[in-house]
Amino acid sequence: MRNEISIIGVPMDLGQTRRGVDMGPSAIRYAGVIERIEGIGYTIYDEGDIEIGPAERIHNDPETNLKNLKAVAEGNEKLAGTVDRVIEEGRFPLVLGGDHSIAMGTLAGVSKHYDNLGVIWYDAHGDLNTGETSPSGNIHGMPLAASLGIGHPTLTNIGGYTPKVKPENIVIIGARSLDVGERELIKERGIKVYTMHEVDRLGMTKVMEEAITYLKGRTDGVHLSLDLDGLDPHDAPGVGTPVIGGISYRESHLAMEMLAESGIITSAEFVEVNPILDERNKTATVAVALMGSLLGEKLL
Ligand code: HAR
Ligand code: MN
Ligand code: MN
Ligand code: MN
Repeated sequence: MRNEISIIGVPMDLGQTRRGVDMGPSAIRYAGVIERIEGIGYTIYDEGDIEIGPAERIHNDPETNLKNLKAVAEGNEKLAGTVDRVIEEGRFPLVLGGDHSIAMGTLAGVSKHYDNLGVIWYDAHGDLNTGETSPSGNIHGMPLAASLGIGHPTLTNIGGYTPKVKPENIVIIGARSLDVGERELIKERGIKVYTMHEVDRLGMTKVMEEAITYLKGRTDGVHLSLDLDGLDPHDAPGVGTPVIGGISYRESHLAMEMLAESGIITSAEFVEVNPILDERNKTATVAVALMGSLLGEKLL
């Protein structure tokens, strides 16, 4: 892992309809992210927050079924530029969301630096919808599809190129809420998915061993996109779309430690922290603890 880390806040809440997730970056900062990571021995550069423009007045275009398309795309273009620069400068980008639509910008900034970028999508959801398949029109349910080059060109072309990732370089972990179109896409493209069934059946140790071995053999860098709703709402209540039966804090902590040991992770983002829906900043605190584990924090 590089020993310099850039923290990039993205106060984006336009990829869905519950306000408050734009305060995620400040909640995570307040939970002590900088002190925590400095404590491990890294040098931190706080890049501040990306500026997110206001939503359009007609925010749901029935033609495309994409809410706030323009504002979401513009915010992601800015994020892509910052992530690109940070990697250029030799630092590890740690992106703080914000709703999950920001993964399009992060991946646009990251992927150009790798021939074969891998992605771990830690999430209750697949985020594989397009305007055509989405039940909600919320773009935070679409970033993985867009990064595969599937969906509206304004989204697939963020950063000026497409696609950002190949289907065989993706591993989804924690899925338990998949729409019909997402299931079809997973089968059609052969995306590797560890649903909660596999997490229960194999245990997190085996899931992570398999995921790491799989990605190690085929990628030259791996981005971790961690949606806090991948965790069980008991451990991460401050999210906009909670789904019961999720990954525990302990399992997640173990998963992060195994990723730290593997040395495969080259960028990361933690998204969907919504302090308005949270209990005493618990979800931001959990996010910071997981960042510590991911970045190699040791008890002894
Ligand atoms: N699949 C649903 C949709 O597309 C719900 C998406 C849920 N949102 C997230 N993303 N938090 O993981 O509308
Ligand atoms: Mn998500
Ligand atoms: Mn989710
Ligand atoms: Mn441990």
